[in-house]
Amino acid sequence: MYPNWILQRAYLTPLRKALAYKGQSWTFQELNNLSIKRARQLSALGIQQGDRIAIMGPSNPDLVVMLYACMHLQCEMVMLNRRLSQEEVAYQLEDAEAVTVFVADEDVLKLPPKTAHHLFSTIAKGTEDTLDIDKEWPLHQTTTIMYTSGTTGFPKGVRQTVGNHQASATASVFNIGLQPEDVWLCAVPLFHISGFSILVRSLLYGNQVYLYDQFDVETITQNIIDGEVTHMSVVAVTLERILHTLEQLAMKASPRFKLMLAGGGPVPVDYLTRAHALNLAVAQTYGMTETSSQTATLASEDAIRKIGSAGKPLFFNQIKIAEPNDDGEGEICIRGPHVTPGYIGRFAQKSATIDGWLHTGDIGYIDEEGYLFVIDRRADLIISGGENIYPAEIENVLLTHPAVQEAGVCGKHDSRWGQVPIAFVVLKEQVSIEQLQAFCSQKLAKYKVPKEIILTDTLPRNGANKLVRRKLLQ
Ligand code: S0N
Ligand code: AMP
Ligand code: MG
Ligand code: MG
Ligand code: MG
Repeated sequence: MYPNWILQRAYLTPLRKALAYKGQSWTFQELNNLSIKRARQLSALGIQQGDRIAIMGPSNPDLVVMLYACMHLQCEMVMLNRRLSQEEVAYQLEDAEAVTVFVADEDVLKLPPKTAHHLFSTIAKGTEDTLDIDKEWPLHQTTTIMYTSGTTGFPKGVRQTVGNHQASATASVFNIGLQPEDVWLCAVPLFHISGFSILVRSLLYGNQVYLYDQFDVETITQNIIDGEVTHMSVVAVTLERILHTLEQLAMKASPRFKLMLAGGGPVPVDYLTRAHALNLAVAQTYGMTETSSQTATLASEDAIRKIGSAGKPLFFNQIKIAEPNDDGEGEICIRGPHVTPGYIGRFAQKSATIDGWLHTGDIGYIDEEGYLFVIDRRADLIISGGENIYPAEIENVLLTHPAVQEAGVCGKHDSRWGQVPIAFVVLKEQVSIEQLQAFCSQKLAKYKVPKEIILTDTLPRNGANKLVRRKLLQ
C-alpha cells in the first residue's frame, strides 16, 4: 500500500503553491481541502468507493478538484475527450459501463441525449456526508481509463493504475531532475496522459502547475520568456506555434526555463534546430497511453548530437526491437512498471503484453549507442495535432452511408496539423462530397472528418483483396 498522494502531499508541503490558473493560485492544502469536500458531496450523491465514473470538462481548477475528489474516492475515472462526437462518447460510456458522468456545465451538450450525469455546478452546491477518506492506495488500483484508437476502428479503454502513474513520475524525475521552484506549464488536455501525468508529477514532486484551458500561444510564450515556468509538455504543432511566436518577437527563452518535453508523435528535425537557436531546451520523448506517458526521452544535451532520436529508456523501463530486419528495424516492444495491466470493456480479455512485453506496433531501431529512433508508427495511424486517428474509424463510418460502396482513408501532410485524414470513396449511388462530409461530421470528432473526399473507380488492393492504404495517394 502507498499513501494517498493528495493527502500525503498536503501533509508534507501544505503551503507550497500547487496550481495557478488565470492569475489565481491554490496551495496543496487548499486543493486537498476542496477535493475532500467534493468527495463528500459525491458520496452524498450515492457515488461509492471504487465506482467507475466518466468525467468531461475543460482543463481548469474545477476539473482538477473533481479529479482529486474522485481519486480520494478511489473511483476509476474514464477521461472523456472533449473533442469527440456524441456517438463516439456514447461508445465509450457504453463500453466502460460508467455509472454516471461528471460534466462541466459548458460541456453538457457534448454528452449523448439521456446520459446519466451530474453537472459540476450541481455537485458543488450539494450537501456533504461524513465519508472517511482512505489514507492508502494499492498499486494495482485503476486511477484512470483513457480510450485510445485501435486498428479495428474500435477504441480501447486503457487502464492506468496507481503503480503505473507512480512508476512513470518516478522514472521521469530520475531523468529530468527536480528543484522546489520548478513549475510545469500544462496546456495539453488533462484527458490525455500528456496532461494528466503533469498533475501526477506535481503531487509526487510537490511542484506547481500553471494550467491553461486553451492553447493561448501569446501568454504561454510570455511565460517562457519571463521564466515564470520551467517545464512544459508539447506536441509538434504546439511547439511550432511557440517557436514561431518567439521568432516573431525576436525573443529567446528565459535561462530559468529548463525543458520542454515534446511527444505524442514525431517532431520534425527542423523544429529541434530552431528551438536550439532560441535557447529552448527540447527533449523528444516516446510515450503512449498504454505506458502512462514517457517510455524513452532524449536528454536535452543530446538534442542536436542525436537529432531525431527519442532517446534512451527511463530508468525502470526496457525497450527491445522484435524481429529486426537487416538494418535492425522492427517492432518496438516495451517492458516496465509503467505499462498498463490491460484494457476494459470489449477488449478486457485481450492481453496488453506478451511475455511481459507491450508490442507497440511502432517500428524503430536502436543505434550502436543505445538510442531509440522511431521510424514508422503503428498500422497506418494518422496523428493530427497530437490527436490519433485510425483510418478504420473513418472508413467504418463512410461505409455505413447508403451511397458508399468502398472507402479507404490515409493521412496527408498538412502545414497546420502535421497530418490530416483524406478519404477515397467508390460510390454505388449518387451523393455529393458535401453530403458525405456532413454525414461524417455527425458521427466523428471534427479532427477526424476527412479534409478531402476523392471519388474513384477502384481502391488499391493486394492479392488477398486487402486495402493497401499507403498506395491510396500514389
Ligand atoms: C493542438 C491543439 C492545441 C489545437 O487546439 P486549438 O488551437 O486550441 O484549437 P481549438 O481552438 O480548440 O479549435 C480550432 C479549430 O481547430 C480544430 N482542431 C483542434 N485540434 C485539432 C487537431 N488536433 N487536429 C485537427 N484539427 C484540430 C478544431 O476542430 C477547430 O476547428 P474549426 O475551426 O473548424 O471548428 C490541440 O489539438 C491539442 O491540445 N493537441 C494536443 C493533444 C495531446 O496532448 N496529444 C498527446 C496524446 N498522447 C499522449 O498523451 C501520449 C504521449 C505523452 O504522454 C506526451 C505527449 C506530449 C508531451 C509529453 C508527453 C509525455 O510523455 O509526458
Ligand atoms: P497515444 O495512443 O495517443 O498515446 O499515441 C501514442 C503513439 O504516438 C505511439 O504509439 C506512436 O505511434 C506515436 N508517438 C509517440 N511519441 C512518438 C515519437 N517520439 N516519435 C514518433 N511517434 C511517436
Ligand atoms: Mg493511441
Ligand atoms: Mg482555441
Ligand atoms: Mg492519442
